Amino acid sequence: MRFTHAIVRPPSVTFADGITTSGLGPPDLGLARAQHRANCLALEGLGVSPVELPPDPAFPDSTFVEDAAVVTAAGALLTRPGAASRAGEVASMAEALRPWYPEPARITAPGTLEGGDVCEAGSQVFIGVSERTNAEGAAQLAGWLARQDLPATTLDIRALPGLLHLKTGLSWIGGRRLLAAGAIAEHEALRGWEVIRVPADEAYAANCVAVNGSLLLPAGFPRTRALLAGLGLGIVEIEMSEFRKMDGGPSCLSVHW
Ligand code: CIR
Repeated sequence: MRFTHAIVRPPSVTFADGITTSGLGPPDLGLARAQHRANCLALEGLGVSPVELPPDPAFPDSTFVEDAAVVTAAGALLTRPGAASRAGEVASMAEALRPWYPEPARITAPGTLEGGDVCEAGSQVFIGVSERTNAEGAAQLAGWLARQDLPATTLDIRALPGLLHLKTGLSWIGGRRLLAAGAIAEHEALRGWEVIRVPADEAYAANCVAVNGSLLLPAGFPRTRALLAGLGLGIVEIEMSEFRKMDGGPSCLSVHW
């Protein structure tokens, strides 16, 4: 699928009040905004036109737009975030998507789902059951995808250390290849896929975004970069230090289609 559109939202003045377990200290808002801008320019350079929503101080984590919606070749679905402080992010995402997707599907209670737990890998979709996405939410998404002839595989990642979301440790990098960190690389659901393992001390780089033939990869992970370059993949590095402090990776910063 060639991406042309994206929804993004720069971090607001309350960005540092968001949820984090990183222990990396508070983010610098000015630097975060500069990094966000650079990510938008990188998307534009790859042929995607980002629509920028206004920063929303009512929702400190709302810059991580990916968690509020899932867009596939067959349509859009609004999520129901498992983090209570993020539930209100969905209404403005529905508004933002309306020009293209006036009647999106929705995850309904008691299901919860965050977009970070949805890893599209070509025509296959992996869904993570995590602390944010419950089995009911995963089943609702899988049912919606099945109605569009998109097969889905659900992985329970709750016992795997260090994973906020499935995509914290797993990314599709094109074709039949996945990039993975830690124990998830060995998961039986990935059998039949070529799994490229990121070095243990570069686990953060397992979250990257395949966009129109290139990979948006966090800067500062030279061995992962070399592994991917060795596969002949085009790489665009983006500075993510301030988003990492708030547990976010490159994929979190856009909903694209
Ligand atoms: C949160 O904990 O919800 C945010 N601070 C980070 C969300 C990152 N989103 C993602 O990985 N899709």
